[in-house]
Amino acid sequence: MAAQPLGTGVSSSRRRGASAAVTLLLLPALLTCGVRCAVPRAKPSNIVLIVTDDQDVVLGGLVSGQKKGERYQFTVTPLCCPSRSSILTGQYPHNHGVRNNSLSGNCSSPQWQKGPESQAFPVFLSKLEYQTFFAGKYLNQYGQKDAGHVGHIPPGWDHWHALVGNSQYYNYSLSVNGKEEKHGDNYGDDYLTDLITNRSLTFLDNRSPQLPFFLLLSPPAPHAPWTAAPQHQKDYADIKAPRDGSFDKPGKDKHWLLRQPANPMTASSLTYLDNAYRKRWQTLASVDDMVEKLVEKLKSIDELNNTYIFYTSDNGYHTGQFSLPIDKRQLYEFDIRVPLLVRGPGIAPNQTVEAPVLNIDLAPTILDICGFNVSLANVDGQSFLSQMAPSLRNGTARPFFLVEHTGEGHLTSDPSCPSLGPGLSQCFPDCVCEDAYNNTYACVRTLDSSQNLQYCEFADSESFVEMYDLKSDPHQLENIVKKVDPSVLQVMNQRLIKLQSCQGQSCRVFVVLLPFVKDRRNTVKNLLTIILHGKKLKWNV
Ligand SMILES: [Ca+2]
Repeated sequence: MAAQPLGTGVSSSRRRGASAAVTLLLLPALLTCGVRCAVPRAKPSNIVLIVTDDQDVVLGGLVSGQKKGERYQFTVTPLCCPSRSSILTGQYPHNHGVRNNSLSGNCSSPQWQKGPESQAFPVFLSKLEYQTFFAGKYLNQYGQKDAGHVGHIPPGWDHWHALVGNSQYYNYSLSVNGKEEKHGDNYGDDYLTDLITNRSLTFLDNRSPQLPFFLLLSPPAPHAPWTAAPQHQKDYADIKAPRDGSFDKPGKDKHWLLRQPANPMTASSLTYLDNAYRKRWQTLASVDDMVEKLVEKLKSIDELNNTYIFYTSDNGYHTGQFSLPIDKRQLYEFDIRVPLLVRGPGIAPNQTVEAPVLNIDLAPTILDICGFNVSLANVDGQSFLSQMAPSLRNGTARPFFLVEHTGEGHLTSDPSCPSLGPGLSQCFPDCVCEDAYNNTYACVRTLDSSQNLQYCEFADSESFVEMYDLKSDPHQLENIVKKVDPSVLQVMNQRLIKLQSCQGQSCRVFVVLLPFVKDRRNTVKNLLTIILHGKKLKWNV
């Protein structure tokens, strides 16, 4: 995801699912702390990070009818466990090593626990004497037998209420500070979104007022199985998935996985995705309740004005785009763009930051707020505190970045879709597959005031390439790879190669080869442009 401060892109909302975000935006961001809040000797600011599961922003998953402004907030990988691992470490997947949601794909694996998890940003918050609290979905394989069972508490956490496995609303187990706690299907006792809310409020009541706190709240909404709270089960009865943009458009010039769905979609697929779309909003209504209660609690304990609240999601989602019924894992805007709203000291209300922000930027931003020297952290991302609160920090946005995904498939054919061969997965409904082994891709995105280009290479037998100019084609309807000047493809390819192997500082230092630029003497030269934190230096080569 990337970040923009939050605000103005929000139009008036007609659904409660939007009110969580709107609540954050409309509350005045007070300036009383000023710079003091970002340095360690004053009482540091508190931080709350809310990470929903699969909440899109492009299709109205944050607010309905987004008509104002563009917001660029990206995950560097559009899948739960790799994205969450990036949020925790501030690293691209090729550096933290989490490829997918399985243990063999490194999700919450012993290797992850020994390595990247031991350096995740909560570890540093704990060393800075933050009181740390976690509740909700952590990583998809968390708590499983081969992932250390419920006894594994990642370092840095003082209060730990983590879901075992993937998102559920009822009938799940938690690790509560290392001990298993089983839950059934009683709304008042077990509904997970509300449980997360209630336990966070209790934590705030019992905290030590002398020390700052950090809360990471990770509700299951709006992930499947889309079980709404009883009071929200009839909400949004007339809502259907939006039919504009790339909805049910054929992916005729795209990777083969985009060419296999039936087009137009079947009636059963349409019914399925409309139902999913509506139920997703219903589950988000309980997240609205969470935000409202949390803000009220922070007010009542006189901490709101010294607390940063971040609201985001691990990945986006699609419902019918390019005739794919429901899922994520694709390189397109609907899957890689996520909500990001922030309020807190030094952030003016109702502003939108146009520069792109990534989910790997959350860790360095939070550490920056806490007064930690971010240059000492082993992160690929960069703080965007300067983007949100220029009065507190100087800094520049990055001109381009990486998105990468490792595709998954089953070894054998799906028994419910016998006509399909092995190597595919997520083949529902109607045997339309959303992932495959060779849905493995890496993209470079160039995004600034002059360009909005996306260039993607697939690791498949075709070495398939997709390229989009999102300034003229915001819905990515036309793959322009066969139209564009080869020199542009070359530049994008070189950027991609560098980013795919970048680590730490090299992910933030950009070398751009601009071939055959004519100087004033009308001779042809290559210009090597190095952009280092926004400072452009040029050499003739
Ligand atoms: Ca997710």
